[in-house]
Amino acid sequence: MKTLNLYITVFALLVSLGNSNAQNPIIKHIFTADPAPLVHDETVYLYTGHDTAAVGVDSYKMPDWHVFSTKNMVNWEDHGACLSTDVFSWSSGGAFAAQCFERNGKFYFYVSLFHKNDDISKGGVAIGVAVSDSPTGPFKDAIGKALITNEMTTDMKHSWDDLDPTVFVDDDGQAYIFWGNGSCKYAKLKDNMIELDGEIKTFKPKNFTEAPWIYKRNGTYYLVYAANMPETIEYSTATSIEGPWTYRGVIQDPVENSFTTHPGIIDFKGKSYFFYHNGTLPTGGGYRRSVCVDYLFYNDDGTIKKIEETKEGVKPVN
Ligand code: FUB
Repeated sequence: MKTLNLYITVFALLVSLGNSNAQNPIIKHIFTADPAPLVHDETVYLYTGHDTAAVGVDSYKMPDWHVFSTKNMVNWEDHGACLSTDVFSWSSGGAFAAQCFERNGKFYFYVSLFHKNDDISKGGVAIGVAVSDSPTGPFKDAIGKALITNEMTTDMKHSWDDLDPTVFVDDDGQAYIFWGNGSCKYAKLKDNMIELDGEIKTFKPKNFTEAPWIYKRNGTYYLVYAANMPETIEYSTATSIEGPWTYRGVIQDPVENSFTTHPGIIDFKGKSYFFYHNGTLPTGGGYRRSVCVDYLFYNDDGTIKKIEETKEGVKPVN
């Protein structure tokens, strides 16, 4: 009888483990920020920044970008640092927000980072592109120079207004890059994904601070972004990628223990997911952040429901 009870207990434990939620934050052994999820080959790849500032230091110390993967949204495999600012010979550091995008079997990693003060730029935040044949890297500098320097946009006078790239390819094959802090900027990309195709345009979505994330759903373009300070996540929609954009409201209130948050949105195995960061790990804070994921739900008219931030996170999917 005792043996039978033991078997039942072990079986119940295994079943409960199999059904366990992800538990936010989903990455607990290092501090991560600026999540950028990518769905490829029945797998979610999650690219993150890496906060390494010491406790009590109020500035970013972000040396590299990391990549994790999952097939069930709960068990995350750590593939380590896949790209560092050292790979860009023209950079002086600062591995700020980034997004990896797959096209024609290649993985293009758009990153924001500091430019050295040299013949090309006086410094400030720039955007570079790295490329790999694998979603987990290794990545190498795809151009050998910045795609966008601070001098190429002049509407904002601060030197970090070229943060936070997000990339999107429309149904007609035209690729776009959006980015920005203080104002949102965008440009077409050539098919090679490493050259701008035409002028840079600028606009100001209501309350826009930074961290745009662009995608299309049922013919509607969604521009989700960090707004205000401390940051909320708000969004606008449009029927053309060139706008006009209609403001649709707040979907995330300020997060716990971090003055920034940062959206990353995917559909995977029939559900929509919202990635963000907060500062809730022990010793965490605004410069020691942690990536989380919760469900994202749409109303029947395509508007996004307010995100419910949870400690338990999402359930496993098969
Ligand atoms: O991680 C550094 C910066 O903080 C990012 O570039 C912004 O989006 C904010 O999350």
